Amino acid sequence: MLNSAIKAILPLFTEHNRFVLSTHVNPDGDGLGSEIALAEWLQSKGKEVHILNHDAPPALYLFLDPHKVIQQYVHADHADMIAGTDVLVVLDTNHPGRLGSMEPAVTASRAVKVCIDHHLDPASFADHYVVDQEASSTGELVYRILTEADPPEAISPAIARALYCAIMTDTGSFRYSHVDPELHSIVGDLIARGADPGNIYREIYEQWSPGRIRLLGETLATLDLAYQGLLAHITIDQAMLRRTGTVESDTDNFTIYPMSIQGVEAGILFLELNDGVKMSLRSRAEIPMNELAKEFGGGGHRNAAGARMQNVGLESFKRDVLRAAGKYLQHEQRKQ
Ligand SMILES: [Mn+2]
Repeated sequence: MLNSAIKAILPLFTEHNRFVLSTHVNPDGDGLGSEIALAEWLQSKGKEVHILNHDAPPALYLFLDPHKVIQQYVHADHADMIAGTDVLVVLDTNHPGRLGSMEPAVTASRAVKVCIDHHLDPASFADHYVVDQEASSTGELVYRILTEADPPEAISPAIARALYCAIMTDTGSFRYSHVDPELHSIVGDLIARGADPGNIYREIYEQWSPGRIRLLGETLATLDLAYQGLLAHITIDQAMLRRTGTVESDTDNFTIYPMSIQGVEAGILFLELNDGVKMSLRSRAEIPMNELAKEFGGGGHRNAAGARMQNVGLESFKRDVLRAAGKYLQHEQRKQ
């Protein structure tokens, strides 16, 4: 089914000339890497390509975009571009609501819309879907599209680097589910085509500011356990961000710390925002964190989900989430 979905979109890349690519708010390595890879490839075909995102990319990912192709969406400057483009490609999200301020323009555009993604429950807004919930990452899907369209030689070193970054970040450096022999052979091919694993690892994981390390220290001190040690949670409030001079994106991946505790099956990071609260949820095995996220207006994968809520206080939100989490851990509690 995936193959026929891929085949169905290939003619778009030859028939049309103008492309706009976008990904979700707070773009991550998978969204940005996938956009850049697809943009580089389309540009190599002589196409006009723009990448427009609600948020500017975190500084960490700027090395992927030396030609500064990625632009932050400004309605006054870019609404016409979205209205007038031939093809709109939405990557690494399957819901226009996740495009932030771009949602109205994308929804209203008469361009052919393509959604390339690996999350659950796609919304119906696109003309074409290349969606595989079993894929490790959107980067993996973009790799399949490019290699189906062209011989593998079409993957330039810049494309290989962007796709390697997408897959590495979305699989927690090749640790999570959906990492199988086939994915490793894709990754092997990307290395053969110029992705440098040591270099990309350093660019992504060894660029912390001193403030971010201090924020991690303060965050780890908030560690709390619930449900007989099955659930671990950490909390960041606005004062901690201010004290350490950090921002929301500095908290990325902090959920790995509660998840590294022996016996913990689910982990939550609570983050106080200016106007509400965000939570990042992680779990192992069958514990459906996407269901817990849904109760609070969010979503995601079974083992990695999240939600943002406006106009709620940190403490009451935490209380409600921790109470609601219990039923998803019941099966695990019985096993003990
Ligand atoms: Mn992804």
